[in-house]
Amino acid sequence: MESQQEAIDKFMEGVKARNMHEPEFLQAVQEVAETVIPYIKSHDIYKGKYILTRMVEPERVIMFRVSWVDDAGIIHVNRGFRVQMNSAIGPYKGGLRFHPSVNLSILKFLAFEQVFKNSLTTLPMGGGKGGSDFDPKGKSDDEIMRFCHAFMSELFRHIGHNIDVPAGDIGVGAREVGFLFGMYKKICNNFTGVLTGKGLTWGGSLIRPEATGYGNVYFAQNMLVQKKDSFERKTVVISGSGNVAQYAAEKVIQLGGKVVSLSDSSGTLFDAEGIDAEKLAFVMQLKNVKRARISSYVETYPHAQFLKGKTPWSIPCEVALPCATQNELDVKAAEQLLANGCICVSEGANMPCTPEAIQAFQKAKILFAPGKASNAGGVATSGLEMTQNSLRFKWSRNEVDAKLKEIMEDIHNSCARYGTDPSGYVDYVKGANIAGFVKVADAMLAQGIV
Ligand code: NDP
Ligand code: 2IT
Repeated sequence: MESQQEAIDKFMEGVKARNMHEPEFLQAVQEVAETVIPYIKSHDIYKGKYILTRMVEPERVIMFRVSWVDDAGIIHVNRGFRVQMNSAIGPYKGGLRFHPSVNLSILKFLAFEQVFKNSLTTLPMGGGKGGSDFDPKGKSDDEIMRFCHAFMSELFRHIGHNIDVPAGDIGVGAREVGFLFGMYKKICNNFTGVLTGKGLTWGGSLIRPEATGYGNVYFAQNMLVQKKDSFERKTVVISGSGNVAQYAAEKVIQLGGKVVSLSDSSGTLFDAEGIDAEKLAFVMQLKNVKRARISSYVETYPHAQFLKGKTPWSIPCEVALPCATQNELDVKAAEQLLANGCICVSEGANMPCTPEAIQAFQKAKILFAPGKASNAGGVATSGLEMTQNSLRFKWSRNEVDAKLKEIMEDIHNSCARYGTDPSGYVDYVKGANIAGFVKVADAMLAQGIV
């Protein structure tokens, strides 16, 4: 009889043969295979159904040309994508990323993660992801508008409120969602909830901007509570300084923690005195209105340091929240965090920790939350935005926040249900993968071979 490891290796051989130039996608699949294949092998209903083999093949991949003209009249050509990964439990749902690194491997890993994440939210959403290798840095508002319009002039034919509902991700925030929505509405002559993260006056949900960062902190709080602990007086390092990082910082501060870092791709801001609510308001103005770099913080707060080219992981802390991008925290960084006494790592970004870093955290038995569970608050609140659009209704800030908290607690408990080992240690990676898998797999079984 084939051992579990042999089954995992054989499965991965097949996935590698078909996707050999997609390292990020293979990384995301490997993690799921390691935890889900043993579960499949011990549950007869999934045997011989090739569920995971079907799940790693996107239902549809759309790749298209995006031509646009810059302010100087020069023509540019970018590549646009939408990966429609799995629609077993609802319309495709997931963000759009605009970043020069975007390629099929990155979008397939993100779409694959999204399938499990959306399943964990308990809301009826399938998984998808899209974007472009367009670089928004240094572009004028007009250039961003022309790009977004050009992008949507092709994407519109593949999406719809019951088909596929995109949202933001790296490089796509409220401004971009506005331009994308404007072009969709014009071409389709249809005012509908086809995107989430919309402005509050035209269908957006309260708390959606805050949801990913807040949700990540709520998840970490749920983990800390298991250890009879809390955020109070904890020193917290955060990477990134975009949407997720900013609102993670806001919630940590509200819960009594001390945030000592933020970062971007140029380096790390270290403020040993703590980034308090007033300094965070300054950061939000700097990043979201002036669209400046995080390094300019030290011009206003000269006691802080900018560590050029560095990540935040060497700064002593008790809690680390990686909120920038994939593979930003490697095993060396993990060992440094552990040596400095870190007890909790909760991923705000998608796959920010390398597999070796995760192994180091789990070996040390500290609290570790994988992004597909801990950053699910963003897409969950997108799901709540879709519900409000369908109902033509608007929930209050407190109502949405209460639902977000409840969803994060439910996700935490699902992970604990499937991930607790006999010693009581919770492997949140295993728990998230199995809990996310079961709902999608059962729907696929019920719907037959399609
Ligand atoms: P933003 O574009 O708002 O911010 C991204 C931040 O990450 C910026 O500070 C950016 O710095 C930094 N960053 C991006 N690429 C790199 C890199 N290669 N190296 C170092 N820093 C980098 O994006 P979000 O905050 O929305 O997204 C952050 C992460 O959270 C992503 O992994 C995303 O997939 C994930 N996520 C987002 C959700 C959302 O609702 N927005 C939901 C769930 C997950 P710089 O300006 O220098 O590029
Ligand atoms: O990675 C993610 O979950 C997101 N970027 C948010 C997706 C969404 O549809 O709100």
